[in-house]
Amino acid sequence: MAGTITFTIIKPGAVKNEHIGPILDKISDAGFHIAAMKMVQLSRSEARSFYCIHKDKPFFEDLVEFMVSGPIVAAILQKENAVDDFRKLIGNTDPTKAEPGTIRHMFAKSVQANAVHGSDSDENAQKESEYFFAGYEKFFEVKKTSCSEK
Ligand code: DAT
Ligand code: MG
Repeated sequence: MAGTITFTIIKPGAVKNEHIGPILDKISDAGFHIAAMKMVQLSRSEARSFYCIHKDKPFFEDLVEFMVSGPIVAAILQKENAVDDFRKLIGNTDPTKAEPGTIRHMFAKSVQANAVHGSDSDENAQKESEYFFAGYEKFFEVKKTSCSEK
């Protein structure tokens, strides 16, 4: 199934501003199937580990504080070419550089409060999906588990 899923987060600012519905509409209209979804409050240590690739960046601590400032919506999205197509749909990290019609152009308030996360590679889409969802919460493949299997 490589290449057919990406992972997204609707970030706290967008959740607080009642943008969950409009953002999910954009995602569905763009042809993505929602294969798993939940609303959760991240702990600081979870936010730090999710963004650990940025741990040495000057914005890291502020980013962690923002990500724990309220609940988020985490989702696995399914579509051919999911990672690249979703990055196109969300637009540039900096909303002032995002193309009109992209999710970040429409809903982001700043580089930090930029409405959504999107995986940057197939490998990270898998890792991020595994980080947030247990097997029984995912609906994009036939479950392999049964009583007799590990
Ligand atoms: P993206 O979310 O587009 O993949 P990224 O991986 O470079 O961008 O950064 C992760 C998040 O960190 C980004 O969504 C918002 C925050 N961020 C990135 N650059 C920043 C900056 N210069 N100032 C403040 N926050 C920043
Ligand atoms: Mg990134």
